[in-house]
This record gives sequence, C-alpha cells and structure tokens, in this order.
Amino acid sequence: MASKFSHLYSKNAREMKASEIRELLKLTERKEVISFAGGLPNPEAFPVDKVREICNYLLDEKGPNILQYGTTEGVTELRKAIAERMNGKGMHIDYHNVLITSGSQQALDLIAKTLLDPDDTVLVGAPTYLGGTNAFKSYGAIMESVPEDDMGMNPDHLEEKIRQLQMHGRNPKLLYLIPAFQNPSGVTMPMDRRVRMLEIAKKYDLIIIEDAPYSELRYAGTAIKPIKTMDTDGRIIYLGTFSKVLAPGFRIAWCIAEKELLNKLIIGKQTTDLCTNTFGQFIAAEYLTRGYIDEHLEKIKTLYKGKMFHMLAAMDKHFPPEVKWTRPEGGMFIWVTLPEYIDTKEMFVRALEHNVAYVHGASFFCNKNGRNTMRLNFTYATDEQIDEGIKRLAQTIKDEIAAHKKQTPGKAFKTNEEGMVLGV
Ligand code: PMP
Ligand code: G9A
Repeated sequence: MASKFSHLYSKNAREMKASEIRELLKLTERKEVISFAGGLPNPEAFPVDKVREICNYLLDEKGPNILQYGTTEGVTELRKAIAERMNGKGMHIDYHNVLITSGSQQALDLIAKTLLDPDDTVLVGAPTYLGGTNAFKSYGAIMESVPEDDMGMNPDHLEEKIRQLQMHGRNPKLLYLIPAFQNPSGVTMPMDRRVRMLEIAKKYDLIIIEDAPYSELRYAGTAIKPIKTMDTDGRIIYLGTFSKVLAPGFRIAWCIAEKELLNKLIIGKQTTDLCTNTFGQFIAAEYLTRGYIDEHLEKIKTLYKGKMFHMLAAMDKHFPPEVKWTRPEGGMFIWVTLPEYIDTKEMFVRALEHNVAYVHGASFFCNKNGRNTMRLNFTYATDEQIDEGIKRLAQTIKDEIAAHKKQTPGKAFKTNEEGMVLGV
C-alpha cells in the first residue's frame, strides 16, 4: 500500500527491501521460540572479563582521548594491528590499505555506493548473503545469480554467465564471494576455484568482494588462503569483522583495498557516519595486540565445533530421510534441502507455532530458487535448545510431508523413467 509520502521517496528508497534476517530477529526475540534463524554468536563466547580489563586500562591510562571523534580511516593502532594480522595470513598490505568500518555491513554499503550505478550488474552466488545483495540492490544494481554447489561458486558457470551477459551488452562490475564457510550454505571454496575466480576477474575486469566474516572459524580440515593473498593488481576488496570473533555489538570491521579505491570508500564513509565507534576501536586494538584474540578463538572454536556436531547428530536422529543437509567444516550455518513440494516460507508459520525458527532459503536467492531450502544457525542456541528445536523442526517437516502425501496419494503401480507402467 502506498504510504502518505511514498511519492516523495527516492528511486533508491523504492528499491530498498527489509532484511528478512533482521525482521525475523524481532519475531524470534520471544522467549519461548528456539531460534536457529539469526547468525548470532553465542553470548557465552563474548570475552566479558577481557573487555572489562581492557576498558579499565584504557580509561585509566589513555583517558578522555579514546572517547573523542576519530579519523574516518580508523584508529591507527587498530589499522596497524589488522594489517599485521592479515599479512600473517599471506597478504601483502600496509595499514594504509585498511579502513575500519561500522561492521562489514557498512563496507558492503560503501562499496555499492562507490562502485554501482543504477542498472549495473553484480554477480552473486545462488544462494548468497542477503545483506550483501540488499546493499547492492539499494543502489539500483541488478543481481545476476551463478549457481553454487558443494564447493561454492562454479567458475565454469560464472564464465558462462559473464559471456551471456556480454552478448546482451552487459559488462558486470562486481563479483561478490564468501569463500570461507559461506553464508548461508556453510560451504568452503577450494584453492583451485579461488585461483580461477581471480583469473576470471582479471579477464573480465571485475572487482571481487571477498567477504570473510567466518574465515577464522574452522573446526575441521585445513585452512585455505584468502583469494586476497594472490591479488597482484588490487582488484580484491577483502572484508573482515570482529562481529564473530569478539562481539557484534562493537560494530567494528575492516575493509582492505588498493589505496586509490580505499580513498573513495573513505570519502563515502565521511558522509555516512564520520568515523567508526572510537572507544570500541581502541578496545579491539588492545584485544589484538595483547594476543587475546588467538586464545579466544581457540575457546570459541571448541564451543562452536561442539554445537555444530551436536546439531548434525540431532538432525541425523530426528530428520526424515527425505531431507538433505550440508556438513560444514566451520562457520555458523547448516544448509538444509527439503523435498521440492515443501515451501519453507509457508512452513515457517507452522514452525513458529511449534516455537522454532529458521531462515527460509529463498531469501538468499536473487533468482527465485531455493523455495524448499532453509538455513540453520548452530552457534546461538544451547545444546538443550538444539535437541528440542531440532525435534520440533523435524516434527514440522514430517507434518508437511504427511500432508503432502495425503493430498497426492502414492501411485498404485510403479513406472519407469519414461512413465511406462512396470510389472504388467
Ligand atoms: N557478510 C556476511 C557474509 C555476514 O554473514 C555478515 C553478518 N552475518 C556480514 C557481512 C555483516 O557483519 P557485520 O556487519 O556484523 O560485520
Ligand atoms: O543480525 C544480523 O543481521 C547479522 C546476522 C546475519 C545473518 O544471520 O546472516
């Protein structure tokens, strides 16, 4: 329904859609609901004592300066500590390549603001993080989906998609990737595909956004280097965040880019929020330089690994055989595929009646696919809630399957692939 002022909205505002994750967060705040919806860290994983210790130190030793406005680029100590940490992972940057942002979400918005004109094309995975695609769409860009499989985006499909677009006079500008423990699928892209992604980006002059909020949350297998470590011509913008490894409430993240491009992002940020929360940046800098992050990572990896296997075991036990799901090596999500006749958006109402929530998969697709999929977060709930929530979800799914079977009774005879009746 058009509102009183809708005729005054900008074109961009007309494109803006509410984030399904953010909206669900309101619904799932009800105490009785067991939520596997939001990608929330477990509160047990917040280093309250270390933060208290650092705060006391900062306020006693550094005084009021840490409460002042800061530069738009970010607190130098933090930028330096991040550059050092990223170089430890194989990058070749200095702190002038680092911009501190108010969450990676802001970086996604700033990148869109800086690079995208209305009707520009962005290549995205099907599925992919809706916070990214919503940011791009809010600047009028058009999403073109490339199918993801159990190794992430398929480079052959990507190249095919680019060729098709070019035949129609469209040259995509941006390629949005989440190579490590993808949101929503939990899938990780192997090295050979990462290499191909960079080759394709060079060949077709694309900028890659390598969005990596979960890269440090590996619970099995061996680490794979970020694509950014192979970037020789500065066409990758790498995004990291403290949201999953310290606390999302700080809203502190980092964006690594080639200096000229970074300068544009900085100018874009000047009109957005002037600077990121300074106090939080000083806390994050201490957290890094004191080495607390590595201790803490070990702790939360143990916690999350336990929860992931707990949820997988509960799913093995309770889910009916018609349901399939991923077995990630890290991150925060399990991706579930139900029989095609189940629409998880419609089923959500029934799930909520059972007081259990998930994010329906279609919201991660820009091509109308994924209606029978859903994303489960395994980090937030307690182990007891995981057991109970998976039981409730299993029951909801079984009810859907039973209702479907009632509507379409099983065939009385068997047919072959061509539909010919067998055994007669
Ligand atoms: N990118 C991805 C892939 C995410 O999953 C998230 C948060 N769930 C973000 C970006 C935003 O993170 P934040 O703004 O908290 O750093
Ligand atoms: O609360 C948010 O919006 C961040 C989490 C994102 C997600 O659930 O993917």
